Amino acid sequence: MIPAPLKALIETRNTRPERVFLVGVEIKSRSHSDTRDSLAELGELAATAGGEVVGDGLQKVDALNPATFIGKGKAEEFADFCRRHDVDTVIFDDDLSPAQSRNLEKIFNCKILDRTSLILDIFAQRARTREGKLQVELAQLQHLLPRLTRFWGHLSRQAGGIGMRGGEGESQLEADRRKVQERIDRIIRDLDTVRRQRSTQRAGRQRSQWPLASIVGYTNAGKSTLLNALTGSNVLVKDILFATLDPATRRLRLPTNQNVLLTDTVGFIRKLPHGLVEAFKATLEEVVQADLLLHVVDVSHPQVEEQIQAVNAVLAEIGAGGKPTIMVLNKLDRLNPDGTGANGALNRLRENHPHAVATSATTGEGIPSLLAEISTQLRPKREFLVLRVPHEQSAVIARLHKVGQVIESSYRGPKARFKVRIPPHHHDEFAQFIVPDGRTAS
Ligand SMILES: Nc1nc2c(ncn2[C@@H]2O[C@H](COP(=O)(O)OP(=O)(O)OP(=O)(O)O)[C@@H](O)[C@H]2O)c(=O)[nH]1
Ligand SMILES: [Mg+2]
Repeated sequence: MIPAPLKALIETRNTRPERVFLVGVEIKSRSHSDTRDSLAELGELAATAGGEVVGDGLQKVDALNPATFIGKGKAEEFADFCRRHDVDTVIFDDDLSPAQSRNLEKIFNCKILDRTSLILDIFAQRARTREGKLQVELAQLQHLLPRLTRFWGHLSRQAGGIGMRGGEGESQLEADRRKVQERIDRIIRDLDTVRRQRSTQRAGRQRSQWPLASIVGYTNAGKSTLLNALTGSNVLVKDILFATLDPATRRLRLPTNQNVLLTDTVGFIRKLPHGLVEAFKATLEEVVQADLLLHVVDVSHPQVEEQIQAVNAVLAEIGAGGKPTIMVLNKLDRLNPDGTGANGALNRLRENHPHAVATSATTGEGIPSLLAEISTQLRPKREFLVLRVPHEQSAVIARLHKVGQVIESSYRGPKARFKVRIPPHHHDEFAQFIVPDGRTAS
């Protein structure tokens, strides 16, 4: 039987949305407007997770308090507000240590979450495929493990709600560390199996010899809308953060009759939890393998430049920095006809990215120019080469199979010999092994 206090909690939760209070801190290295923007985004994230933001608070601090993150006096002041406004959950814009969460929970006497657990919660709600679900659960459990002790004896935790959902999440909360660790090991094994199947599919796709392009960008920039506009497909588009979690690949036939495989991917965000980037690395392999990236930007967003930086940082982290990239300046229709709005960002971005294409994925404006630019960028498609590689250079041989398409290989003779197609930006890497006139040599 469900104990009465718990039942009451469940019922309250079902009758109204969870009431949320947000907390940000302004430290020396961060400007006031940065903190404000980040907090506004945290509010959108909370709404995406189904919460109702009833207030927020900022504190300017010289140093973070190791026990309570913000100052103790400030925490009590916020706690008082929360009591008076019936707040269920307090969400901090930065990661809290397990000790800080525990202490804050005592002061506020309600659920305390941080940005990472909130993002993980949204991902848990969105994950559809088996791989996506496993990845999110893994990141959640890894985030949970050091914080596990505080769940003991906290009946209210079991009431669920934001930060407590997903996979086997709720039942895990009562499990001991060893059980969680076992589950983590199990997920890692399962993921390995799922990923092997994925890489087989990808190998099949590469054999089709079509170049690969990936759509990347900040969450809600219009990536899925653009995939639909370019390929006439119908993937989910929604005005919420992280609508897309699992990559979708469609064929794009360019006006030049060339085929391209175009993949829509998960959106990025500032302060994306590192564990999540780790967990999604395999899904993001599509991005790493791509011959070309379309970096979609919402030019109507006031923080467009910070968003571009955040995306570039994640790209660098997954090893896709420096790829040939087309900047797609999207949501053009939201600007004034002279291109103003969003702080004159459009002109500035055009100056910094001379090959950028301005589009509106919803009205179709700029789509023909974008198609033309994709054709131009992919024209020097894949180079056909013959290589001779000394047998002991196994790393080079492995790399060749990873980035190129090996059409024929022979391991006889003093050096291994390969007929390959590789994307031109990998040419230099293999230059020393190229057989001159290999094209015509038998
Ligand atoms: N006005 C306008 N709205 C757009 C444009 N492109 C996309 N949108 C809207 O922006 C919202 C987000 O679009 P999505 O395509 O789902 O964005 P996304 O980048 O795939 O977002 P996530 O998958 O959540 O990361 C939707 O409401 C779209 O209708 C555009 O060019 N102009
Ligand atoms: Mg999307």
